Amino acid sequence: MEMKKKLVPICLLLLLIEVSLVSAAGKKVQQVNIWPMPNYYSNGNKVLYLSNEFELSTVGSKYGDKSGILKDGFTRFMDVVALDHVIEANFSRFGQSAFLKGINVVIQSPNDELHSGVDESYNLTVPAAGKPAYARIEANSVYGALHGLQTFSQLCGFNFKTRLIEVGMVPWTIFDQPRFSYRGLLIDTSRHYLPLRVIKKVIDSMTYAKLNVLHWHIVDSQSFPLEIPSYPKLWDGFSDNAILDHSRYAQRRGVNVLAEIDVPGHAASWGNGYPLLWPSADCKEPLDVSNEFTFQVIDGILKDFSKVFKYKFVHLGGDEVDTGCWESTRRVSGWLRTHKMVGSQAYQYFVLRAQKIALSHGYEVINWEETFNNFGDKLDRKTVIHNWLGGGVAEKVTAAGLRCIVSNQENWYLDHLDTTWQQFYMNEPLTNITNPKQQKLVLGGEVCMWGEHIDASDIEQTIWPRAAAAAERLWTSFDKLARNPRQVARRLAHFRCLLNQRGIAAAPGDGLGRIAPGG
Ligand code: CP6
Repeated sequence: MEMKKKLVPICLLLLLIEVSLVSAAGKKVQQVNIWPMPNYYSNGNKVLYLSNEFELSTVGSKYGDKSGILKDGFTRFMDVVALDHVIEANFSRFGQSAFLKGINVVIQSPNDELHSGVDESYNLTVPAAGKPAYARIEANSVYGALHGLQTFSQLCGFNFKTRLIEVGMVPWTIFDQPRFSYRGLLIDTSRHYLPLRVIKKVIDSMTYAKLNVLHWHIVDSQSFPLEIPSYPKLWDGFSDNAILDHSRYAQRRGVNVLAEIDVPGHAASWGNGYPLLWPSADCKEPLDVSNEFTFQVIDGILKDFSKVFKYKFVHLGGDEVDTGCWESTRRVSGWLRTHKMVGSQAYQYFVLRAQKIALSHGYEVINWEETFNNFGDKLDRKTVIHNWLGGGVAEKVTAAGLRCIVSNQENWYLDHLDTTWQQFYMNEPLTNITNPKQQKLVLGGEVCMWGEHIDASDIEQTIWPRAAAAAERLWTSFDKLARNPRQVARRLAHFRCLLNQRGIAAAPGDGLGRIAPGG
């Protein structure tokens, strides 16, 4: 930790020197430091300054912004661009043509519902000279416009010589859209509690890298930190109101919250309040498959979820189920015999029944890959399979006509500290999938920050910068991605500094080496 603290200022200094070089020697060949890389850009070599009254204009927009999503996005933009700098410039030193007066955001859709697959594309233009002038974002949805503001924020920097915020390398033309609609990050609040303010900061940092799904592994065997009004004895931790607030916070930033209950295998904590959910004192997980009460509780939880978690999907887990524990529990084994099932069949019965309950509450279901590996042909056809065990799963899942999310543990598990950012970068979700129909079934991917060995004290530096490497893989079109991670090391180092500037404790390296400065 000490090392990291010292490195932050050094890194910031380098960043600022780089920025000042841009303005001092406008003709130099400059590095484009946008992360993730947009799908098309062209730029020049001039500089404009943000006016001291830099403003949001919505002239020509069909989006009314009743909810203030765009206005708040603009305020956050100004916050991260201005940061703590003291702007002392004598504005009258410059002619009108040196300034950008504001940004004109033109949105086509009047609607601000954040649904899965919402149009996230945007065009961003910054002119070469002002009169004064406006930058311009065109987007189909407000969420595309938010991405445009994120990109624009990365073009801005504080210039210590002029003491102004400048936009370098103008004019800019950028066309951008995501390669995958699902770009996720898993957090785990069962193994270690994470205060909501920490989760909110994680959400902020996700938006900087254009990640758009927070997979919240809320409960597991170790704890149940979530209020369920229908079953009040289950919980201790996040209140229902706090969850609603949190859910809105994410949504207003274009981040979907994917809530998970990992059943039946990771749920021992449920029995602390309702011991009937345990098969026996020696078998506390999986949940008791033989008891109707188990399914009533799942129904109550999902009913309560549907009021606060508005994403189309819910995650029902289904991994690592110890079915032998059912077979060796007397009461449950009797039930199995009566129903002519062995443990593995009861596992299938459980997962399918939980799926039906989720569907009845309007959700589509995501399940961990073991459900597919064991009884893929029996799953509801709308099921999305979440890979974690290894490579090659997306290929099989999509060949069977189901959708898939990629999180193979050898490349995209953040809790594996020895996985390098280069491995994160090079993990390709469509490996060996050439059929376009199958390719469309890969919704995207997710990096996983399991909570056994991290907590609020080190979650940020364990997520970042490696999650950013995956974020570019998921955002940028395949032909624009670097073939070799060495080609992007400097740009990633720059993005890490940007995170530090914005108060996110992105680490200077990973288990096997530093990324900054300079790769
Ligand atoms: N918890 C739950 C976990 C893991 C899984 N499910 C896990 C397994 C192996 C590794 C990391 C995490 N901690 N509920 C598997 C999806 Cl290496």
